[in-house]
Amino acid sequence: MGIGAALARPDAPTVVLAGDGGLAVHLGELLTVAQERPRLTLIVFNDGGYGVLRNMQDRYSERRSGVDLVTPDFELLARACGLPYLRISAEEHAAPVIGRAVGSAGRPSSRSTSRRSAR
Ligand SMILES: Cc1ncc(C[n+]2csc(CCOP(=O)(O)OP(=O)(O)O)c2C)c(N)n1
Repeated sequence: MGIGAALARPDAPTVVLAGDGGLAVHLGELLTVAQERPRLTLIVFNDGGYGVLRNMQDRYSERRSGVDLVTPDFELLARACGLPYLRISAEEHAAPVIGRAVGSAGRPSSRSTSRRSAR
């Protein structure tokens, strides 16, 4: 949905919030971002699995099942897709990092530019 919004309004920055679990089951959309380069910033909340379901299981179940998941190194994943990457590792970094990301979103990376021109 965020990709469509960004492509429909290229003059306005678009920010998408996703969990690491949700992103994992929609990896193809990350590749669409890499291909179409919309003016879009993707913020991934990485809690190592399905946090909503984990919380419910912790509350109502005796044990956890299928909610603590392997997550990729998102910096490597972004690099593999030719996408820029920034990390927020402390609360006070959130505003400057998001500001930087939103300000630069959508500009073609040198890698994707050279790949396009090589075709
Ligand atoms: C297409 C689809 N599949 C499965 C679900 C069930 N589901 C609801 S919440 C959730 C976990 C989401 O995990 P994550 O995106 O990491 O967000 P978090 O809960 O950790 O914030 C899942 C799988 C869903 N809502 N939609």
